Amino acid sequence: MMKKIVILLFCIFPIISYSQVTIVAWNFEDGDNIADVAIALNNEATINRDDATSGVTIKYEDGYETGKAMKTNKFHSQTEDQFWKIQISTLGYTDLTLSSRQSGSSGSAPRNFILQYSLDNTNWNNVGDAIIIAQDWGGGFLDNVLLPDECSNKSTVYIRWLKLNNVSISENNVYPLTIGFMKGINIIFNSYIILMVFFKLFRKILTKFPKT
Ligand SMILES: [Ca+2]
Repeated sequence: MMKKIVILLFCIFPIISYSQVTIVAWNFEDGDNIADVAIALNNEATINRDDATSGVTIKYEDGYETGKAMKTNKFHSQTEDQFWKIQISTLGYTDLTLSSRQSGSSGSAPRNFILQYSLDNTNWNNVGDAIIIAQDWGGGFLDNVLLPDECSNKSTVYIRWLKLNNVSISENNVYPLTIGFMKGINIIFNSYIILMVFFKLFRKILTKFPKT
């Protein structure tokens, strides 16, 4: 009887312990590019522009609602990939979802982006459809986008918001594209490490009961 009760309790426990955790998030309230909410593995995570673009100016200004935003310029290259990028750890976590907002400062800001991930910082994979940026915070909103399983439980995952082309918000190919805004990247996921620990415990306890 006792063994059946233990089995029942441990069948219920994983359901209630499978909760969401924010592994890394930026709100830019402190005026830098270092993560503002993070698990220990991502304490030093930063968001940066592409290395190919020189002379990028980074500012922290008013963003979505009462929050702050990271603002960068120099999106006018016709040849180089231009993007914001983060490098994070997802070790121990699965079912990653990502939320972010982007906004253009004017009609000449870049309009079309795509979310991508990479495991080697070389080969990139699209996630979802193009992100259409507007001059408000509604157009470029990614709302809990589920990342592929391939991103789960990895020591390093690269994620970037890549400019697709030089079409501006006003729909003209304006050269140069001038300013882009980004704010509020959140990556939320569920942990299965808790379950693995639990199952080890489960087996250990069961060995304490004689077989019926
Ligand atoms: Ca920060």
